[in-house]
Amino acid sequence: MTHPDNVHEVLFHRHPSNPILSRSDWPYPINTVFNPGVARLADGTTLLLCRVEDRRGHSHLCAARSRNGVDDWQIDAEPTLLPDPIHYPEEVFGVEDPRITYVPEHQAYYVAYTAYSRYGPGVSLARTTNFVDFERLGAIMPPEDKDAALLPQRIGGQWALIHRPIGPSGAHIWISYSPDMEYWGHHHLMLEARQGAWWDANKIGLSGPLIETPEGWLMLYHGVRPTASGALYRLGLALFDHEQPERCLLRGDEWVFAPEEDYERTGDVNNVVFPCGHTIGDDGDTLAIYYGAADSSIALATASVRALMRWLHAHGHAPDASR
Ligand code: BMA
Repeated sequence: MTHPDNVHEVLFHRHPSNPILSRSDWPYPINTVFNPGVARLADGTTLLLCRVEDRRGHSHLCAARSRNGVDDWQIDAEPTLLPDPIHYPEEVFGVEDPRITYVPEHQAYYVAYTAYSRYGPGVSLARTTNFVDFERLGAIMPPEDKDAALLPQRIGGQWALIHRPIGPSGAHIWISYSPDMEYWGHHHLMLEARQGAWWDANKIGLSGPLIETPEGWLMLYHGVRPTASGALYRLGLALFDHEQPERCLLRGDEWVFAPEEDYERTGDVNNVVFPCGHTIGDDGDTLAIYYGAADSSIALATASVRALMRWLHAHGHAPDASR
């Protein structure tokens, strides 16, 4: 019998009807659907802006809407946001992995997405109020950069974008500031990929947009571990200062969510859980993450934000360069 102390605390609960969306649900022929951006609309509808990959291997975005966020998805009959390489050449190989932030000051949703250019992936930004019409703001970070999301409000008068450039020392999470969402500067390292034999060594990236809590901004991030049979994508937690979000207050050493179920273990890319967004329930505490599973379907898991915070206090520590 397993000793009760030998069991990890279960923070995330997978929905019993996982995966909740896959290729067979789509109204038109596709290869796979995964890594959706998420918004909770004013009427309570959950909107997923799904990454859909076609049989050229290029992605576009397609909206799916559900009243309860679990089933009865109304999926747009045609692609919602197709790449537009004529006007935006950086989108020539597709648009991927959207992260959605509602900005009350503009009463609009901002979608930060990966634009796959001839020179690698970069970050582009678009604005919408209805997920039907999109206004592109163009490429805001050149390759190689991805895993980006905007903060919902200004920090010290500036807009803030989290993103993940790749450099010679690895793939770390940065934050940059802008007065107008067009010109970005004041770049700061936000969270470093660890060095050494860690689950999150060398390559990390933001999952969904930051979660605002009374104690600061809570971040769910992915760590990538290369192994002899391919990469393992797992999720960890970190907390950042509310007024100065580049300041990491706490970071957990262990991952909190990892591929376990068959639909996460096996697919086009094995062993991947990859959320790009979430909703927070009416109780202000229930976090529902919608994640790509093995780059082949979309699954749902829930957690309590308060329980995640308790876990971070118990298991996290302020970042220490010697680790
Ligand atoms: C990352 C991103 C994700 C993808 C993951 C696993 O680099 O491209 O879109 O889910 O790899 O393939």
